[in-house]
Amino acid sequence: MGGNQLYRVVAFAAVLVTVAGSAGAAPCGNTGAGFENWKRVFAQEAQAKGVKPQAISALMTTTYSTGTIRADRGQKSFKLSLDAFMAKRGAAGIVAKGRQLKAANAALFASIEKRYGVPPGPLLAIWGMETGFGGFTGNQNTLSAVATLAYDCRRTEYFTDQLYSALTLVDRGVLSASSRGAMHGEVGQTQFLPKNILLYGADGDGAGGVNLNSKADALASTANFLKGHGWVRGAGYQPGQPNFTAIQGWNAASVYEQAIAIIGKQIDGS
Ligand SMILES: [Ca+2]
Repeated sequence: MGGNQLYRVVAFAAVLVTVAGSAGAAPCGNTGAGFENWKRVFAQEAQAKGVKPQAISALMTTTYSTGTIRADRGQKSFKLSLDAFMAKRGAAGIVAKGRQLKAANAALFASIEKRYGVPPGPLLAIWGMETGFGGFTGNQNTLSAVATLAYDCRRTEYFTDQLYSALTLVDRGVLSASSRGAMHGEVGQTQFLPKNILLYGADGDGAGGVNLNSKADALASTANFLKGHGWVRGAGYQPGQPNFTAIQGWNAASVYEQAIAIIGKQIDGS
């Protein structure tokens, strides 16, 4: 190997070290032992990237969530068959309650369909499947959940992105250190992850701002999400039809996607 080549190899290695260093200086871990150290390093990185003091303070209040990790390791229901999944999620009950809520909120659903082109059925299906129509939005501290998963080695990159979104939402007053939701940091009546709140959060109740615990905001945001994933006004949403791909953007599990399409159609009655 000539001296010049050797120099290039060394220089290339130095670049790799630099890139790895800047992308992942805060070391991940699979137990809570390293979390406080990770938090300090991550906070420095976040500060350097322009995250403001209020959000940094909120980050520093987070604690390692063993409940979140347990939930993350134990996701099993998506391995069920479609029929078993539908039964487990109480699909028939979601259809019945969904039809009632469609009638009771006709003006809201009409305004959402006018604005985003999404009919009530899939929105009610998602609302029912995610939280039983707002009945259980979760009691896990949101920032702790997202910080735990950003620190955890399994999906560090994905949840680091979510954590930066969550911190931006704290800066904007949409989330706070006391926000609560589901085990992976999903928030509100249709369980939006922080990045989706940033991208698709919508003011459906006209009160200004985005509050995913508000029924109208959550449903408008969900319609906006589907529109952002290619929803075509007036087109079908069953498997093979144009809007099924937008539903696929909501959840990666095939049984879940099919359940939304089936339940939605039964609610819409079309
Ligand atoms: Ca609002």
